[in-house]
Amino acid sequence: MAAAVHDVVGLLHATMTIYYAHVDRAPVLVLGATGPVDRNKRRPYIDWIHTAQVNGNAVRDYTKWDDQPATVADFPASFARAYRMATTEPCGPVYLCYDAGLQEEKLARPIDVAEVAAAARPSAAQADPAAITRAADLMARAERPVIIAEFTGRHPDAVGDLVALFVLALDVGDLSRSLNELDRLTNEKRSRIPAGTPIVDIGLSELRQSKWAEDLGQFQPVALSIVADTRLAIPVLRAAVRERAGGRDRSARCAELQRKHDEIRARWERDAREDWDASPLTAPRLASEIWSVIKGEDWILTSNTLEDWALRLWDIDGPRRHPGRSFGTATQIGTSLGVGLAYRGTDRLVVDIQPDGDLLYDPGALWTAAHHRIPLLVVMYNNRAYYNDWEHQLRVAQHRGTPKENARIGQEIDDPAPDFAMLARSFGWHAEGPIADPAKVRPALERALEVVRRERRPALVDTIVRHRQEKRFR
Ligand SMILES: Cc1ncc(C[n+]2csc(CCOP(=O)(O)OP(=O)(O)O)c2C)c(N)n1
Ligand SMILES: [Mg+2]
Repeated sequence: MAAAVHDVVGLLHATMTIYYAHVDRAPVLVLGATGPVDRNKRRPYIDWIHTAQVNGNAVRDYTKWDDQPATVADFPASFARAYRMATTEPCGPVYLCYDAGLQEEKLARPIDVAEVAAAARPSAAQADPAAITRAADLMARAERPVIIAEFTGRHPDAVGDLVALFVLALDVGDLSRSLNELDRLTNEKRSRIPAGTPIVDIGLSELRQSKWAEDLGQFQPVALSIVADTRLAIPVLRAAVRERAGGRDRSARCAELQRKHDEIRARWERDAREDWDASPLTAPRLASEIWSVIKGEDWILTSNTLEDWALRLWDIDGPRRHPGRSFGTATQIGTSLGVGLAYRGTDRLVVDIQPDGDLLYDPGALWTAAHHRIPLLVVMYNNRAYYNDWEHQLRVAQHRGTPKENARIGQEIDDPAPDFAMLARSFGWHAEGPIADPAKVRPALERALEVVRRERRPALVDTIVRHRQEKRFR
């Protein structure tokens, strides 16, 4: 992905997005500019405040590389290097800055890019064979397998090779968080796995060279750490484990796991019916209504998962259905626009479950979607609050013994409640709502889907969802 940002100001504005591209290992070529470095070429005022030595400083701590080539003839090699850096796993953002003085310069002769464009790209990194052997030995003996796979889904071809054995952490960004849960009342960490369980992690985490925030999370001791691209390592490991486990009868174990899965699914279905007719809607009711409308489509869910009820109640039949939950805490409308753009011109239906506060951060995204005919079905997860922080204030009040009624201050998005449907219509969308009556949701979703399908126009349904129930552990 490439993004153009307007010299110093565009770059500063984009810093948070670039930071999240780093956290999420997204290969983004950020292309920017500075005013003329040559003072003789600068216009008064604006070129002086929009020229920095050097722009890259603003994002250097969380980009894989930045560069400001000094001549036009140097642009191709700089660009090729940036492209390689950004797209080699672990991927990440790269910033390139083009001096406006150079951009305006008349070229003495054409610049040839053929050789640079034809240059080879690096292949993926494979694991140390001895480490694979050790991991396979451990796995073949394992009793209770758990696999934590985070960035592995980026290469869906590798996902089919996942085999469940003991604790195998595949390219996980924050392993400690995956293996432990936090008691939000006491702030105590509790392990999700029995003590002494061998952990093998395979991935590229530490190659990301986080120079600023330690976004890898707390250091997690493991039995074996294998540096490799999971795309290559998983199939090899799978073959090695098969060799060792051949002939073992696993039917009883499979049946037991199947029974447990069925039980969990049945419980989710039951729990989802609780307060089914409540108004505002419960999250599982909204998830069910959306599912009933889209299940016949070739759908993609962009980011928000409706308190995970979409993951529980929808049939997620492959890694392509959902690129991931939160993408740092980048705006979900922004992420959804990117996913929508990626699938524009295909028959896929891109669905964004859109929190209200998040949309207020970037309502202009709605215009961009309409202008560029990015077909998106947006269903609002509108709790009329920056509820994440409201929840937090409730916990703080609990701790401090201060009034819980004050938790809403600064977090409630009401009085007046924004009219998101009117906002979307003003940008050329089809939009309906706000809808707090669950019975009215499905017909509105059906009409919206019809518009997306028939007119290739984005559509929004503003649905009002009740506040999340407090969860003690996360
Ligand atoms: C730029 C920025 N400011 C503040 C936060 C802290 N924050 C995290 S979630 C959130 C509330 C978002 O509200 P909404 O999108 O409506 O989601 P809800 O929690 O209500 O489901 C805030 C303020 C943040 N992540 N980023
Ligand atoms: Mg909200």
